[in-house]
Amino acid sequence: MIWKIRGAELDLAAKIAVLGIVNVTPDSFSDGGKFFAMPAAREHADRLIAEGADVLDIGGESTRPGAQAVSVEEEIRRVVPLIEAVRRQSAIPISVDTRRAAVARAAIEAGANIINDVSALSDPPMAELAAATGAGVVLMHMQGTPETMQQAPRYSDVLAEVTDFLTARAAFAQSAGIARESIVIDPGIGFGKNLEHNLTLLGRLDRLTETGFPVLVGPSRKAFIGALTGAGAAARLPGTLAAVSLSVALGARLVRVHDVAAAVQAIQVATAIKQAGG
Ligand code: HH2
Repeated sequence: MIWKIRGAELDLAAKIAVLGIVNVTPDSFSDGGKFFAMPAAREHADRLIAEGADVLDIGGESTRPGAQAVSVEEEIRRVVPLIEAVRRQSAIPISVDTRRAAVARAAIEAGANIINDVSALSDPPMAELAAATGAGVVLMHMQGTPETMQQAPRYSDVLAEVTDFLTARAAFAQSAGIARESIVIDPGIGFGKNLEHNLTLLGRLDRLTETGFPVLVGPSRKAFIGALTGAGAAARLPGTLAAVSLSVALGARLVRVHDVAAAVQAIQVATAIKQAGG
């Protein structure tokens, strides 16, 4: 299972890919703007690389529930200098976490290889951009928009609806010229989902892996862990590792996490146990 990204390939059959989160935002829910200033963002990126990240996922717009949208110019101003700085020092694959084609274009010109789009190519020029540049794409499911998505998420069959949506967006992506091998799908934990929806999607991840597309999950420090345990965002690493390990057991090939070193270790152990079990 090869993931073709702009200028490179990741062998997802050989190794679970760990995407390390670098939020260049003043209002991200779990790291609260700590990495907004450039030197701090660069240090954080360097640290995640040293900890074993396979990809850096760099985002300039918080998509936490209730977050306000930022302008395209502001988003570019946040992510491009960091992407350029990382690229000067390292060949690590970089994904840009954005819903806007103009931001993705600027990020790719600065050296990004992947578009991580929580809106699954909703901005009309995005698909063409990915096709023309050969960028890898992450297609994520979200019900509603970040401003309103957690108000009253509702599904008649969350598993079927999310699977059908992602299958349809992957078909759309391919019809726009994006290679099948460039597409990764993601159920979008916490994006217009209540606790039960999140647990169903994670517990039945096999349904998504059956589509044949590599599956990414992003449970890191999210509210469902707090809802289950009472832990605040900064104290959700154990719950995150449980979600990562079980997701790997159920077939996830990529995980998006804040705590890279801890996730790498959890994945090494989970993978070894899974392989021993056949
Ligand atoms: N979750 C967040 C942002 N981007 N992308 C993908 N593919 N999957 C996810 O689950 C996902 C994502 C939200 O987490 P975070 O970036 O830590 O917070 P914020 O949105 O506040 O930046």
